[in-house]
Amino acid sequence: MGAVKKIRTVCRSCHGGCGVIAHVQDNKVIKVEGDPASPISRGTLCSKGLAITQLAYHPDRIIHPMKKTNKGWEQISWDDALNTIAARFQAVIDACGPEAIVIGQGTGRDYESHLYRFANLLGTPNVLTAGHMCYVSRVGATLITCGNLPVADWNGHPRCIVMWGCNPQWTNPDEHKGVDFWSAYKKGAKLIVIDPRKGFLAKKADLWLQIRPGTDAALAMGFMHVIIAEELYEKDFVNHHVHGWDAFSERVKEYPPEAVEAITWIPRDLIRKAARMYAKTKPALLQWGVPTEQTINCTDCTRALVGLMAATGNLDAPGGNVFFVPPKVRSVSAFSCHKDLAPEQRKKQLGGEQYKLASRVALISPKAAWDAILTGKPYPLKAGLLCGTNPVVTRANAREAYAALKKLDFLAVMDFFLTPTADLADIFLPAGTWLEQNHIADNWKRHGYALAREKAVDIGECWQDHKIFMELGKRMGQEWFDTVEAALDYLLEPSGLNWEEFKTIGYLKGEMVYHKYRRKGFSTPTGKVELYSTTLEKWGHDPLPKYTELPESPVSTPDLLDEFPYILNAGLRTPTFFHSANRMIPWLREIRPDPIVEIHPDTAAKHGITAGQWVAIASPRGRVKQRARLNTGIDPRVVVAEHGWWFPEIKTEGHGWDISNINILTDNAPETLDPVMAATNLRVCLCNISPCEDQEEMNEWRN
Ligand SMILES: Nc1nc2c(c(=O)[nH]1)N[C@H]1C(S)=C(S)[C@@H](COP(=O)(O)OP(=O)(O)OC[C@H]3O[C@@H](n4cnc5c(=O)[nH]c(N)nc54)[C@H](O)[C@@H]3O)O[C@H]1N2
Ligand SMILES: Nc1nc2c(c(=O)[nH]1)N[C@H]1C(S)=C(S)[C@@H](COP(=O)(O)OP(=O)(O)OC[C@H]3O[C@@H](n4cnc5c(=O)[nH]c(N)nc54)[C@H](O)[C@@H]3O)O[C@H]1N2
Ligand code: SF4
Ligand SMILES: [Mo]
Repeated sequence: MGAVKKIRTVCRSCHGGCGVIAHVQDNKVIKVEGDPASPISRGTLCSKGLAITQLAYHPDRIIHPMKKTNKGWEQISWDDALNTIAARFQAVIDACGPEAIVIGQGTGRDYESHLYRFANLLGTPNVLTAGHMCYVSRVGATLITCGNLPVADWNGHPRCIVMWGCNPQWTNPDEHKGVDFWSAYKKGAKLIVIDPRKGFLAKKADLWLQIRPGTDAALAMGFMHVIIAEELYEKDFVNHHVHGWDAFSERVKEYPPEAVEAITWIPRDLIRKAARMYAKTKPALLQWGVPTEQTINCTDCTRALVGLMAATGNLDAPGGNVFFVPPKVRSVSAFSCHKDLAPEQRKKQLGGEQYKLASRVALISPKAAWDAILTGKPYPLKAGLLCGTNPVVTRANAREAYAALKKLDFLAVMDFFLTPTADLADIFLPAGTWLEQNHIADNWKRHGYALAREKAVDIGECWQDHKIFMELGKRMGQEWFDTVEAALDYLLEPSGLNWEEFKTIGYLKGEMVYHKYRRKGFSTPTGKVELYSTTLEKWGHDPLPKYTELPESPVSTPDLLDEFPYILNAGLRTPTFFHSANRMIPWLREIRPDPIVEIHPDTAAKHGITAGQWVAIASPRGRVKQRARLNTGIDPRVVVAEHGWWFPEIKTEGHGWDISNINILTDNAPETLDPVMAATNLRVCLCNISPCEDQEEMNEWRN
């Protein structure tokens, strides 16, 4: 056995960022441990990161390119695979134009620079991501409101923390990890938690606001009502740096705590108390989570929350929500060749005319893609390339997603495993995990860091995604770099470093300056925080934030209540799984073997449901099965279910994608989408529950 080499790198089993020391022996990673020198994780790692060796060396992992034949999947060479894709794409381009090809990814995985560059150089404006309702939607709404994404300044000594629909101890989302929250909290910051479920944080909170799922925009306006009525806002900031304060204040009058209590189910005095605590304790930061975006209120809720940060003087202030200064590295967007997409191609973007904010951040909604495939309107999509996404399980109205992807003339998928989505592909390309790539990690985030992810090993014939886009692009006549590392040198050029130098340093950090607006205003059309949005006004939309009742709810569809009396809060994350990933990893699946639906004991009793039983959950769109856990920490009118479930152990095509997949129950009808961002309501619909009739068969299967 050879000597053990230690390679310093960066995890990306979620959105990534944690520093890792990979122990490599004989070209195999034998273990990973946290890197104490990492500014992001300071030595900590979560269960998903620690389990990477079981993922990377999993016996089911596909480590060679494959094509589907009449006899099933067959191993082929990279040349064969890439030439086939290039030829099929070229045929579509010749017949229908490049816009008939959809390029898709899921959540942020550090390859958007290469994916977008490939799509732009191909000439297709149809890039499908999760950004319409996750993170990018926050970026889009903040771009038009205050010019950039305000990020929680955990290390700036916040004295009050508002955890608004975010659960970082489990999810470690976005810029910062749970460890940063924890150290700020331990220093004695007050904690306000806004969450329908009494989790770890709600139990620790000074104030817990148990909100009706999906009504956050109304609560934000309610906070603002208290802050304005009690004159708790920073008058100097508002006078000099807010556009449309008077009109905004008028709108806020529609949201007195009494009215907001009726919408959100939160007692009016608790709303007042929380608003006062946030406004009076300085500095205060507000950490928003993804449930605030996965609704028809996506853009308005984000804008109202920016209003809170601005009015209380916490915007770009230490310990508040700030605009971190990026390091001197080329940005994802600079690499992506957006300017190379011809204006006439850009105009053809599906849904672009209607969903102008989504279009501004260069993405389309899944609904627009599925419609184009299934109805041919406004023009058909014929072929697709999906990288790191499993829409059959993760997008609303999963049956429609499945039907659409099945109907494509040609589909290529880049993944580690044959997922329910990959099962529908013609070509499978084996991607390298983060252990198998050289890359500048976290460069898309807005925390001011760029991190060196150094390749630890090669496994089989897998290629890192960046190389796949690069080599496929070259075959389609696109201009790329000779090697992955040459592209990294280009990204690093402004810093004066090359890849070899950067990886020895480990990370770069931009030098932070607070209160930048005092010198140069905000990057909006008026140079101010636009609580009255001139951009939305120009687009013909309401320039002021408001709450729109959810499209399917006890209020808007009372006629459904007889059949579907409960609110389904769909998408509870668990620490071990990342959306639809990791169900095949023994260490992780052992902790969470089954999909779980949480039900209040009183509600369960009404239906004769006991803990551990299989429950049929039904919505107007379908029915799936999950296992009951009783939880007194949720409202008896709400049922909380996990998303992302399929069963890798079922070896037939589809891998049981329709047994427990909660997105069979969610809706994506146009009238349920956010009007400018096309955000999908993945989180809230009506449902009913009943014990499954086939308990015995289900138990036998699972045990
Ligand atoms: N009902 C409901 N649905 C939801 C949500 C919810 O809360 N409720 N949340 C939504 C959110 S926020 C998001 S972002 C989406 C996520 O949606 P997706 O991104 O589609 O979901 P994942 O399951 O993470 O997608 C994963 C696939 O990528 C593969 N993969 C992982 N890393 C890599 C890599 O580096 N390269 C390649 N090529 N493949 C890789 C994995 O093996 C997996 O098969 O889901 C959404 N779906
Ligand atoms: N382990 C793990 N980590 C993940 C993921 C994963 O699948 N697994 N997914 C990743 C992705 S892509 C994302 S976007 C992030 C998301 O991570 P977060 O932003 O933390 O969001 P969630 O965990 O979806 O929800 C956070 C909290 O909001 C509560 N909540 C649910 N509905 C509502 C609501 O309507 N209003 C309010 N105020 N609260 C609500 C939930 O009970 C939960 O406690 O996590 C990332 N990290
Ligand atoms: S939080 Fe994310 S980056 Fe950190 S160890 Fe876990 S999976 Fe890896
Ligand atoms: Mo997400």
